[in-house]
Order: sequence, then C-alpha cells, then structure tokens
Amino acid sequence: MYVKEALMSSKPTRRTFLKGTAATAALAAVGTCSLGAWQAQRAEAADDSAKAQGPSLCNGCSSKCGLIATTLGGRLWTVEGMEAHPYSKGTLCGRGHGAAQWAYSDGRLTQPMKRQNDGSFAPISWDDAFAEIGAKVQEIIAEAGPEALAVIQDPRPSGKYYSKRFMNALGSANVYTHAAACNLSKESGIQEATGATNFSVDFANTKMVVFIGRSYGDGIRPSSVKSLAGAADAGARVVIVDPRLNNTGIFATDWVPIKPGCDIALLLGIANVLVTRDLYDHEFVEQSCTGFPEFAAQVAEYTPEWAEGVCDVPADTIVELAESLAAAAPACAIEPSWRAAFGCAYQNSFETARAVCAVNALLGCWGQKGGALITSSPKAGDLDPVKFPKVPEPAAKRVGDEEYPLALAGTGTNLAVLNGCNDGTVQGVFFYNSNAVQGYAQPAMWRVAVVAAKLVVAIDVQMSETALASHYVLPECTVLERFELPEFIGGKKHFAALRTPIIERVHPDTKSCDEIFTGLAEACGVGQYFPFTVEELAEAQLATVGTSVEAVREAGIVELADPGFAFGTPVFKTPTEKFQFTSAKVAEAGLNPVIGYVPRLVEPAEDEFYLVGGKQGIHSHTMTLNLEALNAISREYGLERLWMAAADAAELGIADGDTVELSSSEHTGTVTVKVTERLKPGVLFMPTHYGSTSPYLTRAQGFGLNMMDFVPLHLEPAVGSTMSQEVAVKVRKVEG
Ligand SMILES: Nc1nc2c(c(=O)[nH]1)N[C@H]1C(S)=C(S)[C@@H](COP(=O)(O)OP(=O)(O)OC[C@H]3O[C@@H](n4cnc5c(=O)[nH]c(N)nc54)[C@H](O)[C@@H]3O)O[C@H]1N2
Ligand SMILES: Nc1nc2c(c(=O)[nH]1)N[C@H]1C(S)=C(S)[C@@H](COP(=O)(O)OP(=O)(O)OC[C@H]3O[C@@H](n4cnc5c(=O)[nH]c(N)nc54)[C@H](O)[C@@H]3O)O[C@H]1N2
Ligand code: SF4
Ligand SMILES: [Mo]
Repeated sequence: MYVKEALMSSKPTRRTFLKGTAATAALAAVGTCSLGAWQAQRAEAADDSAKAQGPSLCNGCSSKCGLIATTLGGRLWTVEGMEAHPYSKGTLCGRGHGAAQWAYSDGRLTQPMKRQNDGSFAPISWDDAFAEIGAKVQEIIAEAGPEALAVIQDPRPSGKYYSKRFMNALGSANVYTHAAACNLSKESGIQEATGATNFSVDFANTKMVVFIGRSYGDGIRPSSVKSLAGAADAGARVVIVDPRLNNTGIFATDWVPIKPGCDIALLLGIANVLVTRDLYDHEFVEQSCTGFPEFAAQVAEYTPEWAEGVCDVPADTIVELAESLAAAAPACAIEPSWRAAFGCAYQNSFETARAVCAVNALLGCWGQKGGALITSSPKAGDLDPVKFPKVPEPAAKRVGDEEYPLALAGTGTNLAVLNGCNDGTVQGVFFYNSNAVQGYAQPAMWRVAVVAAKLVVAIDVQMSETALASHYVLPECTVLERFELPEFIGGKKHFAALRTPIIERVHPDTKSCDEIFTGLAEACGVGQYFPFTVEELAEAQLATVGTSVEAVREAGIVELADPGFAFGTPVFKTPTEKFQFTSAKVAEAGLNPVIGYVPRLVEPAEDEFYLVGGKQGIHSHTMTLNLEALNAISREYGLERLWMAAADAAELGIADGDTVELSSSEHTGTVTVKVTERLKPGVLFMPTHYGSTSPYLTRAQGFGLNMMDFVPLHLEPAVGSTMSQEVAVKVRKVEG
C-alpha cells in the first residue's frame, strides 16, 4: 500500500514533522524551570558574564547523545545537541530537552530511603544505609554464597563499570543489563549469523531499505532520522513493514501492513524468491558463507503463497519486494531493527533476526556501499594493576547462562534474576538506573519475586516502581550534576566522550554512581578494589586510547585513531569465520541449526486481538512520564490512547474517544481509544510509556496503561528474552 493513501486522514508532511520536533524541543526547554523564572532568565541571558558552557552526554535514553549545556548564574539555561557527536549531530530529541529538567524536578529522590514494615518509606542516613546493606550482603554470602547476589543495570558509562566491578568483587558473576527486555534476541540472532551483535545500513549510498518494525520517527536517535531523511531525499525506496503506519511514514515510499510476530514468514518468502529464481549473489554465498545448501533446501518450502498464509502480506507483494531488492543489490538492505518486532517480542524473535541476516547475505550486501555494514568499537586498554587492582574471576557461572545459552555474554538475561528470586538461588538484588519491575516482564510477577529476596536495593533518581519494591533506595544525583567514566563510541570512526558536571548538586544528600558503589563496596568488605576516584580512572582509561580528560572536556568529544573502515566483504567473526546459514551453537541449544521458520506462540481467538507496542517521540520507556513538560504534552494530545483500526471500531460500535476495557489472561484496565486508518485490522497498538503505579510519581500514576501488565510471563526458549508481545487481548466498550 502506498504511504500517501494511508496517511490521507492525518496528512502530516515532512515539514510539519520537523516543525513538530522543534516545537516539542522548545516546549520541553521551557520546562527546565517555570515560565516566570524563564522569562527573568531571558533578561539575564543578555549578560554574558553570568553564562557558562560545558559538554555532557544526555541520559534521556541509552543513545547518550552529546550535548552542550549553558548555565546562567549557575542554573541550567539551555541544552543543545553537540555537532561533532555521531548520534546527536547537532540535535537533541524532545526527550533530551525534557530530561534536562530532571535536576529541578519535584519528583526527585533527595535522600536515601528505607522501606518500613508497613510498606511506607522513611529517610535513613547514607552511613546507616551502607552499614545495613553491608551487613545483609555478608549474611547472604555466609548463608548462600556470593552467587546469590545479582545486579541489573541499564548500561551507562559509569554504571556498567562500577556495577560489574562491585558484583565481581563480591565474588558473583550475576551482572545483567536490560537487554532481555530490549534487543537481546535480535543481537543474539545477528551474532549467530555474522559474529557481530549489530550492523548499520549505509544510508548515504543506499537505493532501497526495508524496515521490519523499526521506527526512526518514533524510537528516535537524531542521527538516524537525519541519515534516513537524506536517503529519502536522494530517492531511496524506503519500505516500512509494520502492522501500524508509524511516524517514519513521512520518509517512506511503501507501507506493508503485516500480522504481528509473523515477519519471519515474509523474510523467508523473500529468501525463497531470491533462491528459487536465482536472484542471489553467488559469489558471496559460495565464498563467504557456510550452510547455504541446507538453507536452500529448507527455504524451498517457504513459497510466497505459504508466506502470505502466515503473515497476511500478498504473495505478489513479497515477489515484488524480492525482485526490487535483487535489482538494487548490493546497495540495499533489510535494516537491523531494534526492539519492537524481534528485539524481545516473540517465540521467533531470535530466528527472525537470523532471517534478516540471511536475506542480506543472499543480496550480497554485507560490507557493500549502500548495504549492511559491520563496524568496530573502541575500548580502553589495560590499566596499571597497582592503582586499579584486578578483580578475581568469580568462581560460579552467571545464573541463567546454562538454561539460556544464547543470551549474550555481555548482557545475560535479567529474567534469570526473577526466576532466581522465586527459587531462592538469588537472595540479594541491586538495581542501577533500571525500572525492571515496571518494564522487563509482568510487574505483578516481579513484585512477587522481589518480595522473596532478603535484600533489594535500587539506585535511582525517583521513586520508580522498582524503587517502590526495594528495601533501600539510594538517590543518585542527576546526569548534569555528575562526572562519569568515558563513553567509547564505535562506527566507521571511533570517539570518546564524557559526562562532566554542568551544575552544582541541587540536593546535597544525593551521590554519584561511583560514590555509591565505592561506598557499598567498602561497607561490604571489598573496598580494596576501589582505591581510586572516578576522575583518576577516567584519566587512565583515556590515556590508553591516546587522549585525556582535559582534551575531551575541552572539545566535548575526541576522535580516536582511525579504525580503518573500508567497504568490502567483512571478515565474519563467527566460529567458522563465514556468514552462517547454519550454526553449531544453535544446534547445541536445542534449536534448528538452519535458519528457518518458527511460529509465534500465542494466537488470538476469533473474538480477540493482537496487541503490539511502540515508542512515542517524547518519552523514554517508563522513566520520563512524570517530568512536567513531557507529561503535559502527553495529556494535551491524549497520547496515552489505545489505537484501534477504523474497521474494527465500526464493527464493535466504538467511536474515537470512547473508553474501552482491555483484558488479557493476566490483567484488565480501561483506556480511551484512538480510531485510525493507520493500523491493520485485528491489531491494537499501545504506546509503551504509560500506566505508572508509583504514588510518588504524582503526574504519572494511573495515567494510561502499562502493556507489560497484560503480557504473561514467558521467556523465549534458549535466549531468555521477555517475549513482550506474546499476548492476545479482548476489548469491549465501557458505557458512560
Ligand atoms: N522516543 C523514544 N525513542 C527511543 C527510545 C524511547 O524510549 N523513546 N528508546 C530507545 C531504545 S532503548 C530502543 S530499544 C529503540 C526502539 O526502537 P523501535 O524498535 O523502533 O521502537 P518501537 O517504537 O517500540 O517499535 C517500532 C515499530 O514496531 C512496530 N511493531 C510492533 N510489533 C511488530 C511486529 O510484530 N512486526 C512488525 N513488523 N512491526 C511491529 C510498532 O508498531 C512500531 O511502529 O528506541 C530508542 N529510541
Ligand atoms: N513498560 C515498558 N517497558 C519497557 C519499555 C517501554 O517502553 N515500556 N522499553 C523496553 C526497552 S526498549 C528498554 S531498553 C528497557 C529500558 O529499561 P530501563 O533502562 O530500566 O528504562 P526505564 O524503564 O526508563 O527506567 C530507567 C530507570 O532509571 C532511572 N533513572 C533515570 N535517570 C537516572 C540516573 O541518572 N541515575 C539513576 N541511577 N537512575 C536514573 C529512572 O527513574 C527509571 O527508574 O525497558 C524495556 N521495557
Ligand atoms: S536520542 Fe534523545 S533522549 Fe536519547 S540520548 Fe539522544 S537526545 Fe537524549
Ligand atoms: Mo531498548
């Protein structure tokens, strides 16, 4: 279907889209202080002597874009995107502007808190909190060993270093990221096929790109939006495969509505056409791949007609897409995607990621101009072992790795902690910058699990749902109030950037990540592994890549030694050193080693719907909903609404703005409906930022629904992802 037809009802244009982004940014910037104060500051802004500027990195999401902050008389005035940073390229998204107000937010934690027997929280001093946590940790180690301790963190520059070092120093290997609720299946699948965990599209030279449930216009990274806009302007064909016409539609030529969780059938149908009609790249397949004969034999079954029956995309469309891709090859690619369609969504997410890689292999586009690029990342070298003592390797393996062998070494599956709390193997859990309880699997299940643990500690800036379920809540100062370790950024070029403090701490009783983990380590008896400051460690790390804190602070970002990227077939870092249509590790994990079909798990009954989720440009996950300006935008535009296709609404007698009851096997809630032509009938779309239950987050609590409440707790076999969209729901109009 052509995008223009489908956009008829709303008719946004590229100009209004970009204007909208700018308006959002301006509104959010105002939110850094009250309007009156802002106007007073404007007058003051004329006086340059009160102004100061410094570089930092946004914490609005894991992209960590470079920003330049300006203060007026010591108070934050504006933030702008850093030109030289490869992710911001001079622009911050609306969330970046909104999250900059965090330092002054009324929803902040200002001192350590301890949960009381009645469930309420009371202040506790840092010394007492550290001492009590230290004693509990010792008790757990004495009774169950250090392998009963775990940390879950959303990787931030200091956070990923300190949380891992702390856990390892205690003797535990149980370090997990958010990945099992984000992109674990996708990265694991890409790794089994290519040896790398991700790749990028060479937009500057591409002729055709296919997005499988990835929306640059909603799940924003400024540089991605810019590169796609450039490709669209240059005339590239941009195909969106999505049950919903998402906001990337503005840059797209085609919308292919698809049945959720069935993208793998479309991809295998395309592969079938490429193989059976001899449209694939023989040279690449013969010289750089392993397992092609087995794949070709299996893919013969996946005809376009078969694929149509599974994913509801017409066979003709599948053939046309395959032929057009072959004609554009190698300057074309299936984009790697991120979360929604196969990051952690379905029983077949891992296999869908492998199928994406297989189509790109048939097109011979790996490493080619306009194709799929694998690039490298820099990292710090070895440090002086006297100043930065090495932490011994923990004796026990990480909990969950045996059951989920396809979970990546760098991430693990955080749901092993949930299971571990339930069966007693995990008894002490630390959360850093993570709202696992609200977002990583069904919240009710997380709550049951953490109640069973002897010690739960959350390090956060606000009373998140995870903090609410913890025994101790330790308040971190916000991002513009702290210094962090260097962030190393990979790609065609390599960079190092830093978070440097821009403003004084607004609440003196808050601490930074390094101070908190160093304090915890001392209290737990492993302080000997932390005999350095974060500044000393940053300096030592940067020295190993030929730069310094001063140089990065001065320039905002420093380009490192040229990694020597060149177009051409890459060396695949798989065990076979080839692109793998078959994988021995996948066979060992008990799955089909040859890339092939796996169905979705949950199929809606006749009177049920598919439920899919997605991001909105002005919110990040669960964390930004309570911020004043961003919350106000959501309320102004009714962004919490559930999308329903016009045909379904007509059939059920539901009108735009009606309230409905949504229910699954797990949960029931009410929400307002947005009726739209931009959704495939039979599918409901829910934005994923809503439904906070923390009474401390007064603007967010009770506003909209949280999709994770509706999804049963089940993990993707062998991978351990959360399967965030394996659910069927019912909907009915609520009178009144
Ligand atoms: N505004 C904003 N931007 C962000 C973030 C954020 O929180 N907010 N977070 C960042 C992070 S960590 C991530 S992981 C990325 C996520 O980036 P994306 O994965 O792009 O994010 P989503 O918006 O969740 O999903 C994109 C689209 O997938 C569609 N979709 C859902 N299910 C299916 C399916 O089964 N098949 C197909 N084909 N499509 C499907 C949805 O309708 C949606 O339009 O965004 C990053 N950028
Ligand atoms: N309901 C729901 N669940 C989701 C998603 C969603 O959109 N909705 N998205 C999924 C995806 S793609 C991902 S990547 C994960 C992300 O998972 P998380 O990284 O856990 O992201 P958030 O849910 O935003 O929670 C971040 C937590 O960090 C806290 N925080 C913010 N700033 C700071 C800081 O400076 N220091 C510290 N210590 N804490 C801070 C916030 O208050 C919040 O409690 O969630 C996944 N799960
Ligand atoms: S994409 Fe937006 S929220 Fe994320 S780091 Fe960049 S500016 Fe901040
Ligand atoms: Mo994510």
